[in-house]
Amino acid sequence: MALNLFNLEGRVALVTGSSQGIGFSIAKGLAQAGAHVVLNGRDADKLGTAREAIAALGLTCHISAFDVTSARDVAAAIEVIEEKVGPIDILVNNAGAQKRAPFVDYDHQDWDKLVATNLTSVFYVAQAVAKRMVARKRGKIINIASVMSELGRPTIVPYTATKGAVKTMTRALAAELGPQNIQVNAIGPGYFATELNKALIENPEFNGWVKSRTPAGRWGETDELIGAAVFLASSASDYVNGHLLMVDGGLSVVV
Ligand code: GCO
Repeated sequence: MALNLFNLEGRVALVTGSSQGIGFSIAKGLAQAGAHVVLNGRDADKLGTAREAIAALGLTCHISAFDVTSARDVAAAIEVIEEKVGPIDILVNNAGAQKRAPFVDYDHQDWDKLVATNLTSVFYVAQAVAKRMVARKRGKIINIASVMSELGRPTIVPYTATKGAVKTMTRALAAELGPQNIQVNAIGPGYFATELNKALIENPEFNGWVKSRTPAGRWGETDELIGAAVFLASSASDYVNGHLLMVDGGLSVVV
């Protein structure tokens, strides 16, 4: 039965940056597909609220508050998750940030922070989890890239640089981990109604531009990323590796 290919029952899924926004929607969707989900963020209170929201859907999940930009915190947290919840079958590297400013004025510390959150964290968490997936000869790693992995626009040079690197890191990881039956893929969200984009949505000119520039004629809703995440987390994608699946209403393929 083809739908069984998407069944995640019995699998443990860690989603970084999942107390809100895209990460929360993906975590909720993986739980709805049967996975034992571990929510992550730096703020334990926010994670608690997210866990209650998932519990209100009749689903259970775990929480693990740790800083994805700290190699030491990541290593310790992965150890505990594998001990307490079980072997991690699915990793979604979603944690990310955005800071918009003209390139020539961009603060170097802001650059460092964005690289740490959007790119170094993917390296740290993927490495800590892949070490164990390799031993088990199975795993799914999904990196949250962006339409900005392929496109550029003014005032977001650092974000764009990190998301381009997430795309190519995904391909390199697919090459290296594929022989151990670990599939590494990426999802590229377009313009979604999230906290990270609040300023853009509230700007009538930008809001109008997104709607006219996107064939779907609207912003995406974060739950519209669930299908892609369940697909790439499931047996339905066992022969998909190194792929960047855009979920962008068509924005990245039109002028
Ligand atoms: C921006 C936005 C975009 C998108 C992101 C989604 O400032 O243009 O933050 O970068 O939200 O690309 O993947």
